[in-house]
Amino acid sequence: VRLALEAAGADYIDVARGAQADGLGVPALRALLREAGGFNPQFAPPFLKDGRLLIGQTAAILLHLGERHRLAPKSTAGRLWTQQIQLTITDLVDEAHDVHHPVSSALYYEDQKVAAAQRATDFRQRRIPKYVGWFERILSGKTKAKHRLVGARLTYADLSLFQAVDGLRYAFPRAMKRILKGAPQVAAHHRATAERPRIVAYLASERRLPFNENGVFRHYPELDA
Ligand SMILES: N[C@@H](CCC(=O)N[C@@H](CS)C(=O)NCC(=O)O)C(=O)O
Repeated sequence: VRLALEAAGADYIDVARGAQADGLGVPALRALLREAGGFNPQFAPPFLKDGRLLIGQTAAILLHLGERHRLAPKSTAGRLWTQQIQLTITDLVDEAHDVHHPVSSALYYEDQKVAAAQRATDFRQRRIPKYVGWFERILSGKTKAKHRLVGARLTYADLSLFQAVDGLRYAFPRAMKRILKGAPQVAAHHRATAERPRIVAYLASERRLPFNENGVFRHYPELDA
């Protein structure tokens, strides 16, 4: 979500990361989660407030931002294809989460390490290659704008693929080095997206949250190979 806002040059407030003294921070996020009256109840972050709209689920937020900031095609076919790719990336991110929390999100990783190791092997050997192979097919099938998943312009799906590949490289550096060798278009897409001026500026800023072991993409060396 942040990548889309940054790529669009949008004016936004990152509520959860703001200072409590300014009325922001986690308490403000929790208040929005409880928000009633005029807003749809939200299940989990992230969610975006845009005027009278409160939108949850990354894919739905990006559907909105894609339209608002021209980060998606206008045609029905193009919009649906972009959203299909996004939802597949959502599935991939969900599976990346389940590697370190295969039994329950309510348990610590340390309490489910045996199952995590099994899940990690399957994720590295079968699931990442299947997803990355699909992105490689999409990119390889394009005759023009080879560093874009959809059409000639940047879409939110490009930004999400960048984030997914970046996170997977952080979490599974050894496996990803091997997998990306066999997926040159995905590797080139990642480099090209990282070189866009607004993305360069964002990645170098404090607005970019470094990957860490509380997030979705976690680096536990014992889960990589
Ligand atoms: N599919 C959702 C996932 C959202 C999600 O997992 N949010 C996390 C924190 S970033 C959470 O609070 N989950 C609480 C829960 O699932 O109970 C999306 O793409 O936005």
